[in-house]
Amino acid sequence: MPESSAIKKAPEGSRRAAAPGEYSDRTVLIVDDDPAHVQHVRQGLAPHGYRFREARDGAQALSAIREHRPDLILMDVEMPGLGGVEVCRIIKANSGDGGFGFIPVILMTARQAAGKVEGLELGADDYLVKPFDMLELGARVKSMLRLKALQDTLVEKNRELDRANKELARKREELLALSRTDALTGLSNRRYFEERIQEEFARARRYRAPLSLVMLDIDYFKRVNDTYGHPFGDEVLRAVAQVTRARLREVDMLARYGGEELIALLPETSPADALRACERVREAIEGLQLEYQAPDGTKKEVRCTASLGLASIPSPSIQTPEELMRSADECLYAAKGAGRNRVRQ
Ligand code: GH3
Ligand code: MG
Ligand code: MG
Ligand code: MG
Ligand code: MG
Repeated sequence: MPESSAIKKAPEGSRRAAAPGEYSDRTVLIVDDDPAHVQHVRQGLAPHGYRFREARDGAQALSAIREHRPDLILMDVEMPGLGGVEVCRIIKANSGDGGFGFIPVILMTARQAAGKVEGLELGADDYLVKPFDMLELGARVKSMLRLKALQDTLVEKNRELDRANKELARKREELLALSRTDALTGLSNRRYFEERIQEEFARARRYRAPLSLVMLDIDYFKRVNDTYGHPFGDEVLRAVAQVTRARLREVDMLARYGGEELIALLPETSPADALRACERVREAIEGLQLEYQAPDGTKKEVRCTASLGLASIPSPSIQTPEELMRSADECLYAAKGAGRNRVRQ
């Protein structure tokens, strides 16, 4: 039986060993089939101000762990049914992130060396032989709580790091998307287009697949600006971009190439299919009804048209992306020359 003198010494020991209240918010689970021993341990640790939970056997211990998530377990080895060593094995097997996490276990046994090695090998973090000195108990409990606190901090820091990393990855994605986007229209920008045309051109050549390129320029756009102002011109530009995007397929890439010029890359698209796509776009732009509101409040319906130049590979005269673009640009120039609001290929 433990000496009562050890219990009396505890307050003095706690003043020396434990900064007052340092771990006083921690929960200690005491597991023992002997209520007197549980009481004894509680009294010994009382000066530290821990919160206590009790269990009489291994099964109770496991449900108490699930329910109360203790910061430390003081556990008897010899108990009827599930013994301390078994419970310790279960706790350590469930120490993963989805399980109990890390909970230090101090085994308590009446036997000297018998289960000591086994217990420690199974992952018990410390070991006390009954009857034990209350000062030693207090010191070991505190050292285990310190370990647990360090572990908790580590786990929390890791979680923070994970969150920060995810946020960083999200920001990087956002930034990348932003660096490829034209601010006015929301379409891809010229830089990204020039990146993509190299890839698409190479791919089309490798697989001998057709690839079409469209250049689109709004007709008499200067007049729109001159008549209705630059902000309204911007509105027209956005509307043209939107309606063009809507008439193309998901896999077609549409970019704002310059001021009021759009450029589209149509993978796996023959000249005949591309021509049909261009006609659809041209008609949609012609059908746009934009409303201009004058400063005096009067409203006016504004319409616009666009000219389109189309070039495709394979073609004997086109060997590079630059030649493909030049060819489409020449067709656009021809469309303008032929009266505008038309497609040339
Ligand atoms: P066309 O193409 O039919 O020959 O005549 P155009 O009047 O459209 O002539 P051009 O394509 O050479 O001129 C483009 C005009 O578009 C010049 C410029 O003021 C205007 N523009 C270019 N970028 C923007 C823009 O971002 N917003 C607005 N509102 N206007 C722009
Ligand atoms: Mg026992
Ligand atoms: Mg021009
Ligand atoms: Mg123009
Ligand atoms: Mg232009």
